Amino acid sequence: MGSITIREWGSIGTEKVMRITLSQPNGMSVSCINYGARLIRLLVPDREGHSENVVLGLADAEAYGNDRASFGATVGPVAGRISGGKWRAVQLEQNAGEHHIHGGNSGWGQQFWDFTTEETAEAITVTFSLESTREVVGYPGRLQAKVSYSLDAEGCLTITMEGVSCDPEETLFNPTSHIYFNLSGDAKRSITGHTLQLACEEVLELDADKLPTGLKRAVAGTAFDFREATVIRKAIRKRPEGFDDVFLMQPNRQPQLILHDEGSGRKMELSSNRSSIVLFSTTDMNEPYLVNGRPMRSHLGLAIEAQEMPDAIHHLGWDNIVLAPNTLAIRVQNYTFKW
Ligand code: G6D
Repeated sequence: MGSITIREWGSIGTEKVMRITLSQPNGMSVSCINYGARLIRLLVPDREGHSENVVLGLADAEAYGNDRASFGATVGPVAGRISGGKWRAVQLEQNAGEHHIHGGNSGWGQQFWDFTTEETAEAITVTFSLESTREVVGYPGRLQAKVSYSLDAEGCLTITMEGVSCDPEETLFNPTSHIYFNLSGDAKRSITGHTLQLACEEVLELDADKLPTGLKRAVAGTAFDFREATVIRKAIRKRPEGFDDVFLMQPNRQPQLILHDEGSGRKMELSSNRSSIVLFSTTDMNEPYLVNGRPMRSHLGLAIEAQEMPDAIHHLGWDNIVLAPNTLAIRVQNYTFKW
C-alpha cells in the first residue's frame, strides 16, 4: 500500500507552501509543492536498494520563490521561447531579451495551485488545478489547467497535463515539466557519465537567440546523434557548449528517451504523446545557490522538457498549440524507472 503525506513547508510572501509526498513500498517516493505545481524530490532505489534523490532540488520554499531556472516547475501556458513575445495582436511579457520564455515571470511555475490527492489500488496521485487568466498569468483567454503526478507500485511516474479553454476566446497550451534529472543519486556525480538514447532523427536548427529558424537538421554524424545509447561526455566533447536544443520525436517510437547511470544502476525511460523534447544540460549554470546541498554548476542536471515544438505558432504546418474554447487537451508523460 502506498502512502500520502501533506505538510506545511514554509512560505513565499504571504502564501503557505504545502508539500505533498507520495510513497510506494518499492522505495520510490515523489514530493511536490503547490507553488508552481513543482516536483521537488524524487527518490528511486539504486541497484543495492538504497533510495536517493534523482532530480535537482532547491533547499527551501524561499529558494523556490527566488528561482528563475524553473527547478521542477510546471512551465506554462507555453514552454520555451516565443519570438518577440507576439501572438496575433497580443504582446506577451518579454522576459528573455525581446522574446518571451516559459510563460513569463507570472507563468504557471510561479502560481499557487489548489490540489487534491487520491489513492487507488493502482496508484497514488496528487492533482493540482489552476484557473489561468489574462489578469493573473498574462495570456489571452481563460484556461482551466490541471497537472497530476501519479506514482504506481511498479516504478512508473505519470505526469498528466490537461487544459480546457473557456468561452469565448482561444488561448495557447503547450506546458512542460521542467525537471532536472541526475540519476547518480543526490547529485553526487555530474550527468556527463550518464548514457542517453533518443528515438530522434532530427533536431530544430536554432538562431543566436535560441529560436527555431524553421529548418530541421538530421542528427546523423553530429553531436545530436543519440540513436544509439551514447555517454553524454562523448557528445559534449563534440559540442562543448552542451545542449539547450530541440529533439524531434515521433509518436510511434516509444520510449522516446532512455537515460542510464551505470554507477548507480538506475535507468529511466520516458514515453509521451509530445512531439519534441528540449534537453538543457545546465551548461554555465555556475550559481551561488545550493542544489541538493551542493553548489549549482555546469552539467549537474539534465532538464528533459517534453513539449510540442517551441515557437510553433510562428511556423506554418508545425504543431497546433492553439486551444479553441471548450476543448480539452491532454498531454501525458510516463517516466518508468528500473534499478
Ligand atoms: C530552458 O531552454 C531553456 C534554457 O535556455 C533556460 O536557460 C532554462 O530553461 C532555464 O530549458
